[in-house]
Amino acid sequence: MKKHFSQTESLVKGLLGSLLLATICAVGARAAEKKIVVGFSQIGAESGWRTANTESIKAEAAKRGIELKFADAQQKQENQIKALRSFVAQGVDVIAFSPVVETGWEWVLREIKRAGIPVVLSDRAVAVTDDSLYVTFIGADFVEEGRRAGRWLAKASDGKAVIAELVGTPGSAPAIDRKKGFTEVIGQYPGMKIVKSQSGDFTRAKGKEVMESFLKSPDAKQITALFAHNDDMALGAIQAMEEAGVKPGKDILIVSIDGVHGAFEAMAAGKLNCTVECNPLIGPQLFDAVDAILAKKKLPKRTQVIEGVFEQSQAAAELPNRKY
Ligand code: GYE
Repeated sequence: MKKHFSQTESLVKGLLGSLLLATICAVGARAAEKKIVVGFSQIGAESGWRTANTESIKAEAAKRGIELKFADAQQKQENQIKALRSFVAQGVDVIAFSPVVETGWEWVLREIKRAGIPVVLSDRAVAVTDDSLYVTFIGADFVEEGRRAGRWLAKASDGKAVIAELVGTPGSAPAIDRKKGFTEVIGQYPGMKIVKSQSGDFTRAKGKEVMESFLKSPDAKQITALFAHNDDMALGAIQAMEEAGVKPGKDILIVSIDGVHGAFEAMAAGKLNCTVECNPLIGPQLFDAVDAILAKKKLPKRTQVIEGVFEQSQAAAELPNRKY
């Protein structure tokens, strides 16, 4: 009996020992494959472009097993600054954000730098004197997009256009740069001039509201073209035109930027004339940059996304290929 007991005793001891060993190994393995944590401060959900951008970032993080702390700033810089500070407090591995406006970031970026957390700028740039405050920028060439819109309109109007402009969020990189590129091109044509210019904050509702007021002004009949800094504002303006008995795409030529699904549908319906593509699907490039930073690899200061220009005649064929 005694012998039997001691046999059981050693069996239990053995079992406990191997259990302990297995637990230690599991904890060790988990520590070794510690999840990468990225804090991302998104501007908001102001447009179809933004929604596609958010989805691309979330999907890519999930695919790579990266823990993403995602904060929506509802288009307010103060909310973004709060989110960035909370990422610092949580000690994330990398911070990425899409800055709503260009200026006013120096302080918070310095705080992040002091905490030793690398920063990636996604989609929009910041205006800072010290460019060591971020590692890299991934996004489009907004000046070139503006030029492309200008070139298209110059060709379509034969260099003669009285233009209304729906500007993006005041102070944002795409609003500043798209205007710059567009005016640079139309400046070469004496017959092209901007007669109205106001912000529609990149939203459909504001685009509609501002277009309504353009159409109510005494010189509304002169307008022959609309340049909208994004598709959503153009889609809102199309609604305003239709309600006012103006034929969008015919009475007023319309060129906008982004290339979202709704723009292709409007082009296929003959209401929008041209969209200049701005690719929001930058999730993969963003997390490639995160991986490279954590592997201590050197990155270029700027990585550009590749984009095209689409006209009405291409809309129907291109629609099924559109991913956003
Ligand atoms: O064009 C617009 C969005 O920053 C490129 O922001 C982005 C712009 C895009 O709201 O639709």
